[in-house]
Amino acid sequence: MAAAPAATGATIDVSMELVGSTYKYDPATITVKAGDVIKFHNKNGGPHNLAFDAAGIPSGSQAAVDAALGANKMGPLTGALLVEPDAIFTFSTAGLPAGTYNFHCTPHQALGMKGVLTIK
Ligand SMILES: [Cu+2]
Repeated sequence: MAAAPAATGATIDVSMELVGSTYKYDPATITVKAGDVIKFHNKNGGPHNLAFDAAGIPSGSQAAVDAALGANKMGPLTGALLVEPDAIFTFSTAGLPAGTYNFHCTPHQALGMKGVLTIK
């Protein structure tokens, strides 16, 4: 597997949390420039992760997304579960084509834990 390109840009922090009875990413709508890094924080209600569906990402981007999810990913387009409180998953958008990436949390997808990442 090819390594993901090095990040070059800004860092954006996103919380993964349970608020009341709602599992969510905060913010759930993220706009970045390619090269920016997103740090997903396991605040509470975990385990959480970052996952994508092939139908919800730009065509042809799957290999780049898999590389960005890293060697510890659970499977294709499915990032590793963050189990430990305050664990951080760092996702670099370097190497990802511009476009819209719909993402979700594997354990909480059915509960509506999802978001949209736009790469300019
Ligand atoms: Cu979750």
